[in-house]
Amino acid sequence: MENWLSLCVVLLSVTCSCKAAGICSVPETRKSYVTTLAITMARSVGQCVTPDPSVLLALNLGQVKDPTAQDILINQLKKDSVERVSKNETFTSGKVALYVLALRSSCVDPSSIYVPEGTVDLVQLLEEKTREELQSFENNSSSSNASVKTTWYQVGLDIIGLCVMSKPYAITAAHILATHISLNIFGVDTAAIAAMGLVCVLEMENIPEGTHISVKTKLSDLLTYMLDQQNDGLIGNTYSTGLAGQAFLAAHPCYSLDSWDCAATIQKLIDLIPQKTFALPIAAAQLLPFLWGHSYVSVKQLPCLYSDAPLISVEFTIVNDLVGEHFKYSITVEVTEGSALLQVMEKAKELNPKEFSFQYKKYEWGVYITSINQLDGSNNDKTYWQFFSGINLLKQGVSDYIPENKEHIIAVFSKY
Ligand code: B12
Repeated sequence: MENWLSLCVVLLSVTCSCKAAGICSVPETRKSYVTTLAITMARSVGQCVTPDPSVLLALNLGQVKDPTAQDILINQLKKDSVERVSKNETFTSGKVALYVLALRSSCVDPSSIYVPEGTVDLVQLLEEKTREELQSFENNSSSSNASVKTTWYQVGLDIIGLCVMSKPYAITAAHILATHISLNIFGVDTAAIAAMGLVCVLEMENIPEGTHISVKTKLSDLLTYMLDQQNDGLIGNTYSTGLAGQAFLAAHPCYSLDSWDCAATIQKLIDLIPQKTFALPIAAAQLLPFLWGHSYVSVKQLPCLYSDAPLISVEFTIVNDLVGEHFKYSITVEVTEGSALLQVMEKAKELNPKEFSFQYKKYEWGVYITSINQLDGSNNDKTYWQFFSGINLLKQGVSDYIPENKEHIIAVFSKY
């Protein structure tokens, strides 16, 4: 195994890409089973159904596209995440990680989720929650029953999420997981998720030498453990096999190819599909990425415009020469190219909430600004906030108007 490990590290540093394809794949004659499973899973999506991020993730990693289901899920997950945060509802670290992965795989930037009800930075939230998980462990690490806040399974998901979003804290978390997760506390599901997290981190830059060694060693242990759990094509049980398959694809070539009968695993899983073994959407969602030759780590390679989009700077000025105490404030903010004016205003509010806080209402035409800097428009007084780009009146509302680099947006408290 040590030789394979050395080879793996060399290849990881040379290729730096996801190596999912090419080990074994579903035979052409049996692909229809996979497609049917994916279609059935996509049909589980609906406006009144609780959204499952794993389903969106699977659809984005797969070859069966269902734009309607994908759109419904994106909107549900965005709304749900803002709601959970604003209402302080349960949102465990692993769940946040799955939301991050699902939204990132849809090319929605999880660090800037916006819905009319509010905004949330899911990547920052994920980092905070991962820190909580590990602090909880480290505070009791001397005790025999030291544990993370939830489970190592969720910490594994956290590492994948942070790593896919290129957050350096993924490296620290991987180091802690690698040095503390013990062979007797993980099942195959946990080992698979943890292994994917470690593979992802090994491809990151600036990993300290000590971390590199501990992560490589633990990855090797996890792979050996999973390889030992093979039985009649399955790895662990029916429901852990898809995750284990994903981990083996992600970790290829960190183990000897002879040690895993990939074709037997695929054959066994395909045989189980017509028996409705994976009828639950979550069961299908954990399996399908593997059958399509991908893993959760592949999300990092999915191309998205936003991740390459450059930052632009926009000047934003608010002016009241009309009522009460007059004021004029300006701020310059940076947002990614293609952001709506509303995101510029959100950024201004974040940087200077005292002067740039604002409120709005949602209509069919998008967002209508009702107040800025505590100054409300009034139907009785016929006042409102009027928006200009330089001297030109905007023809769109703030949620639709896309400012350009160096543009100067002015909101003037006016009469109509
Ligand atoms: C951690 C875990 C547990 C923990 C959950 C507690 C905790 N604080 O985390 C414990 C050990 C308690 C547990 C128990 C069981 N589990 Co379990 N569990 C998992 C595991 C490894 C990770 C789940 C997770 O954290 N997901 C990520 C988080 C972010 O998502 P979540 O939605 O918040 O996850 C919650 C639910 O998954 C729930 N949960 C966990 N297990 C089960 C099982 C069932 C049937 C249900 C409805 C919910 C549920 O607890 C999670 C944490 O809150 C999964 C593996 C997998 N492949 O998904 C198996 C898994 C979901 N569990 C499974 C099973 C079978 C069980 C048990 C029925 C085992 C048993 N014979 O008693 C029991 C549940 C009994 C009951 N009381 O109803 C199977 C489900 C297979 C299936 N087709 O239904 C899985 C897939 C493992 C496997 N490969 O067989 N589990």
